[in-house]
Amino acid sequence: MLSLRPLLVVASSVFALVSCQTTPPAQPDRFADADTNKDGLLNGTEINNYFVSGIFTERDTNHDGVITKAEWNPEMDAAEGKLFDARDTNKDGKVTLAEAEAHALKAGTYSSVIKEADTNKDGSVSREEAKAYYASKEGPAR
Ligand SMILES: [Ca+2]
Ligand SMILES: [Ca+2]
Ligand SMILES: [Ca+2]
Repeated sequence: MLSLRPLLVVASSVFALVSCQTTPPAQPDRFADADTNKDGLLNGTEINNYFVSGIFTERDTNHDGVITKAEWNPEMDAAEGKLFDARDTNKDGKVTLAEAEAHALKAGTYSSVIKEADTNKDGSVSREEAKAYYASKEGPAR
């Protein structure tokens, strides 16, 4: 086990060299990802689905495309169970991405984000509006 240590040191300095020589990877274009119909604007559904799919992917720990009660919350209580059941519209014990998106859209979970970001109130969020919205938030610019 002791002999592993020098190896790790070598590995990390090689990595440091490599990362110095390569240009940093381009920032992922989150706006383009969210703009699923590619019209250059984010409508309410696109924003809703973007946020929901991010959370969905995080919760779907085994990446099978559905969230079970165990994935939703390992310590499921009655209140959490109700939240889960509200999303599981076909009552098969699993929440699909489509079910989660439809629920958030109906519940208006992200409508305040959309309202806040849509500064010219035309019902959709332009790239400039999205930039300004994120710039107004704490944390690294994204
Ligand atoms: Ca769009
Ligand atoms: Ca899953
Ligand atoms: Ca379901």
